[in-house]
Amino acid sequence: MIAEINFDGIIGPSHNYGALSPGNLASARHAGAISRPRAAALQGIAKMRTALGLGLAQGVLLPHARPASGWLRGLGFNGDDDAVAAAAWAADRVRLAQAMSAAAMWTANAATVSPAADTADGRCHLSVANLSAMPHRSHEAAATLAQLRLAFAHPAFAVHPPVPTFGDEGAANHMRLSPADGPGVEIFVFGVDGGGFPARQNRAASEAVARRHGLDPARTLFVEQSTAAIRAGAFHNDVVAVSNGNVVFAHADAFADGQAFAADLARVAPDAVLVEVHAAAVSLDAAIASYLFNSQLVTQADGTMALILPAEARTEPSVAAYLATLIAGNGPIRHLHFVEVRESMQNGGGPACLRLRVVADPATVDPRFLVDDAKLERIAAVVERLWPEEIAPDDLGRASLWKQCRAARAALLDALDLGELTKP
Ligand code: SUG
Repeated sequence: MIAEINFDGIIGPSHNYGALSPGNLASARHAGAISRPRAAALQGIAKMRTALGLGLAQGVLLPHARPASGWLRGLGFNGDDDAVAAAAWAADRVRLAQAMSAAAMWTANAATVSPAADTADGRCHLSVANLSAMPHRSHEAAATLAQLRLAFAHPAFAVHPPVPTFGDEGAANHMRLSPADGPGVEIFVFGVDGGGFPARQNRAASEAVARRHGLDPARTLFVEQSTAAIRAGAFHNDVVAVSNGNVVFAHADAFADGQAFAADLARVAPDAVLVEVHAAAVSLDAAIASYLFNSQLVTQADGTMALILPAEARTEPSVAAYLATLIAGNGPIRHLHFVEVRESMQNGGGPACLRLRVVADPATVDPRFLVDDAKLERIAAVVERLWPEEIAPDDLGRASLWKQCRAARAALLDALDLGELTKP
């Protein structure tokens, strides 16, 4: 049976605040802060438990090997894994921080997914994102490709390597509207002018993904992000918009031409419902500070729609007031569930960033990547035993931390019987 499966990134043992993403205001604000990898990973697991509790299908993707020794070797550092990391630290602390990033946790950036109903060959297509705009994320693609090839080896899927050039940040800039049956409408959002910040998704990359997936041009939209949104901190579109079923929930200032977007949407998806939030109710700044739109918009087992929101959305007064009117009204979004993912939020990653949606028959997915409560308990036990409690900026240069990160990941792969992923 076809279902939406959310693949959450298990938050890796090297999670730290390196302020490596210009334009991501939360990440910049936490520069030099002490991170709590163990608490971070347990928060992510608790979010997955919430999703399971709502009757949703849940999967996981695994942390990548850190430090990223292969990437550092490519930059000319030599020796064994520890020697390479030590040399990078000595040459430039930022380089080692980039190699220690746990950013693969934000699996909304792992790939773009087109469900089988939308594609010319009737397979579910996944294109790994190249993440080329940010050095600390540019080395994720190879390890992501290895995982997706394993998880989606069944012929029901086609897994593509990254687009070779032009920045692509995956599903974070992609929305899909799905009627009850038949093909969906896919919406690719790109940036042109970041108002002083990098625009991370290139239109040419989105067009390449749509071509590779065999999408029908009549059911595909390419929409430009507004400069105001990127300048306010919407480095990915999923910070200001989210879709599910026939609903798009978006800030009114998310797109360069909001009126044209609404008109195009009505043309390609006549039953679409656009739930727009205007600046008078919630400013872009408040939306981005609270991550209101970085919620998971899901259809619960009983058929009603719910938002899985970050706890921060409850404490921002204008957002809390808006949510009260949303639920009191007669719209399609009926329920709110709040989750605590603060460690991830402090690096600019909310509930929606932490998951990659794949619409497919769970029976065609490698079961090692699917989880239930019992498996989450096994994962949590490894995290509790081996994830560092804290990482301060100076710790990144310590060989003891590199060893701990490698051992922690190896134990997790072992617990999930995923030894094939030992390298990279
Ligand atoms: O790419 N943060 C991530 C956050 C990604 C959020 N994902 C989505 N919106 N889908 C990023 O900017 C911060 C890492 C650091 O600074 O150490 C970071 O990479």
